[in-house]
Amino acid sequence: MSRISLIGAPVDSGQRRRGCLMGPIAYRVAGIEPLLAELGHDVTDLGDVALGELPQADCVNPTVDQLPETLGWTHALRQRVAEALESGTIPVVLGGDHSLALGTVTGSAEHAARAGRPLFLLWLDAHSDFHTPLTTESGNLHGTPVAYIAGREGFDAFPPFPLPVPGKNICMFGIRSVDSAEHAALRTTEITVNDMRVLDERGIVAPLREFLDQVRSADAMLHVSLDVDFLDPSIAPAVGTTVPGGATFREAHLVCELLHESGLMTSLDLVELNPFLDERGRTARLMVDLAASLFGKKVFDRPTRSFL
Ligand code: B3U
Ligand code: MN
Ligand code: MN
Repeated sequence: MSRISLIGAPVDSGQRRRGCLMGPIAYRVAGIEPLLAELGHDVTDLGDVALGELPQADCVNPTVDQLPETLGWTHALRQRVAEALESGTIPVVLGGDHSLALGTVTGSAEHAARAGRPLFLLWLDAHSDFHTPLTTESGNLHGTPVAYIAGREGFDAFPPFPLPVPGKNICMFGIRSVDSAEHAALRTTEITVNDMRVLDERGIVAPLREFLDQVRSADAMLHVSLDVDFLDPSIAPAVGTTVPGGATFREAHLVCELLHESGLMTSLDLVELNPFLDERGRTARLMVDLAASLFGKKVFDRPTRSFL
């Protein structure tokens, strides 16, 4: 049994297509709270985080869009996630676009630093989100959180990241869209990039187990950030940036089941759901079902590591 804090984060400032602000409501309508409670968890919905007064900010790169809004969300979410962890719960952040991870992972890092534990990051996404505000071509800050978390330069407008997460603690799955500036920067890091080629060749189980074994042996905290576009658009159409060739229904559930079995996840983001683009709620429902798998929903109990 876990204690779970649901935190609504109607963040829409990290990209230009409107609709992600409806994400938290869609997760609630799809029944995330009762579903997690039925699994035996103690679930509290903390409602939606409000965006406070906007800070003054600008960037030398004029294409950067809605910087003050994203900075405001970063401050607010950092606090809420750190508080939820402090109170002994697992924060589950209902997004909102992926720029919200600038705040949520900062909150996790702050808590990890206070607890004297390392932080690991699992990034489930079609994109590497490794731009800085100086390298982004689109100007969309949802393409930047991993660079911030890893301590890259170029985030002058943002509060310094508490303790940058070393590249060897960061693992990406599902990657199939990387811009050239991100590619060049990623090559200088120790970040594990499991692109679709790796998953096609090795499957999802072996690379995920390798990562989880590292988390376990470091006695670390683990933040999981799940972008809707990790999934193939044929099963998850409600996202602004669909990229063909994503994770299948079964791969996605398997990732979530393995994560649950590991017992290692300490915080979770569900991001980029744009309910305005959905088909009869199917993407919202799938994301909620994946959250249920992450918290223990399964058909049969089986001994851990039964299928290696
Ligand atoms: N790398 C591109 C595309 C992108 C990143 N994240 C999403 N799309 N969702 C960019 O705009 O930075
Ligand atoms: Mn993303
Ligand atoms: Mn993405």
